[in-house]
Amino acid sequence: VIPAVYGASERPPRGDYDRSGQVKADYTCPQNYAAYTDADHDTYRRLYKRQSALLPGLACDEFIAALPSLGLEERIPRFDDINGRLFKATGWEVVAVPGLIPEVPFFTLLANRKFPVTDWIRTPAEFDYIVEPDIFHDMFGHVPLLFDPVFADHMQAYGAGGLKAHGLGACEQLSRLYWYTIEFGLMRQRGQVRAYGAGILSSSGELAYAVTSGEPQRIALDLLRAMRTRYKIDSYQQTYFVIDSFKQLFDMTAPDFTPLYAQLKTMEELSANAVSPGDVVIHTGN
Ligand code: HBI
Ligand code: FE
Repeated sequence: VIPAVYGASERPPRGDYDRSGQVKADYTCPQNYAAYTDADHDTYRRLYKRQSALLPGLACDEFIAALPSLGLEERIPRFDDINGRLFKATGWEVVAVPGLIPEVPFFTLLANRKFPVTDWIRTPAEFDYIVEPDIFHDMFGHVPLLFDPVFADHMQAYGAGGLKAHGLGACEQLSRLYWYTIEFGLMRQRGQVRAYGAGILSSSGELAYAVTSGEPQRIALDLLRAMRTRYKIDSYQQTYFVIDSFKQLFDMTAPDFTPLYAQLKTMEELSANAVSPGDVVIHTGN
C-alpha cells in the first residue's frame, strides 16, 4: 500500500511498498541485491561516470574528498559494504526503503543516524531526469557527505528537529529549509561558489547551472528567509542559498526553532524568485 502522504494530484511514489511483506514498520526493507539487472548496474555506472566527471570546480571540496568512500563505480553498491566504512566514520548507516516515505518515519530514521536510500534505480529512459529520488540521487547525492563529521551531525540534528516540527505543525516550513540546504544548498569556498546540496550534485544539468549561471539569484542563508520561500520540485531553482561552511550551518540550526515558527506565522510567504529587502545578495539573478 502506498502511504497517502502525497497530495492526490501528485504522482504517487513509484515502487511497491510491500516488497512481498518485506517492508518493516519503520519503512525499511532489505536491499535485494540479486534483483538488480545488468541494465540497472549499467545505468548506475553510466550515471556515476557522467556525474563524477562534472564535479571539479563545481562540487565542494568535502564532497569530492568523500565520494570514493562509496566504493563501487561500475555497479550499484551493496549497502552492507558502505555501512562497514560509514559507521566507523560517523556512526551513520544507509538503510533501504521502497521510495519516499512519510515524514515521521523519515525524520525518525535520520534522528537515529540511519539514512533512507531508495532501493530501485531509474529506467534507461529516465536517464536524464526523474522526479522522485532513486538510488542514484540518494547514494551519489546524499551519502558521501554523511562521511563528513560536521555535516553528519547536522543531518541527525535535522532529523530530531523534524520530529519536533511535526509536533508543532511546522513540517512545511522545515522542509523548505531542507530543500534549500541539504537538497539545493551552495557554499562559498575560497571565495568561489560550490555545491553541497544532493539535488544539485546528482543532477547533470543543475550542477553547472546552480554554480555558474547568471540566471538565478544567490543569497546568504537566513533561516527565516529560507523557511518563508516556496520552492520548485520540477525545474531548476530560481533562488539558491549560500553558507560559508558546514560548521556555520550546524551552529545556525542548533538552537530550538520554536520561536522561529512563531515568527513565521506573522510573515508573508515568498515566491521562489522573490527579492526581499533584508537579503544579503551574493549574485543578483537576471
Ligand atoms: N522519504 N525516502 C525519503 N527520502 C526523502 O528525502 C524524504 C522522504 N520523505 C519526506 C521527505 N523527504 C521530505 O518531505 C522531508 O522534508 C521531510
Ligand atoms: Fe534527496
